Amino acid sequence: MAPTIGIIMGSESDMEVMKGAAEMLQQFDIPYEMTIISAHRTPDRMSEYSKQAQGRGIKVIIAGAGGAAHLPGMVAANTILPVIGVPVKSSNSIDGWDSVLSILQMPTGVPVATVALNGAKNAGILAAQIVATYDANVAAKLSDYKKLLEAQVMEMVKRV
Ligand code: RP5
Repeated sequence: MAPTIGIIMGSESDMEVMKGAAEMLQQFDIPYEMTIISAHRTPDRMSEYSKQAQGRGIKVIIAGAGGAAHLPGMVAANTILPVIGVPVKSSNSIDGWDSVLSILQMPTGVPVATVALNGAKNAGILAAQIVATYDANVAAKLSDYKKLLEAQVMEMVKRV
């Protein structure tokens, strides 16, 4: 099935974090593609990918990067698809704030929906929530997921 979500990241070293987004999409049966695109090291590939994604049927792009994390913002500059940015605490991060602020502080007109540091799972869930606005099957799976979260907390209540 053609992918609905594009998961991209600046380096293979981001994979340990970014696989969390893929795990959530698998849970909601949403087809995705996952690849490496570096804003700095493969700028032409980044430009091509972001310009062609919508035409290939992609609905949301999840982009993760660390340090001087320009990938999500530069992808957002080249597409009208919603872009969810995942700041990664990577080998070239000072403390993670550099990744967060590089993705968060976008200029007016070019938004990136930024999740928490290493928050790839939430990026997957947010992408699913966007898909759920037009796909009833995904909406039903998300409702079940929220009920599961509630049940888990109620189990904690019983234990404490
Ligand atoms: C960023 O630089 C990547 O997204 C990664 O988080 C970081 C380090 O990349 P590597 O040097 O591990 O390839 O562009």
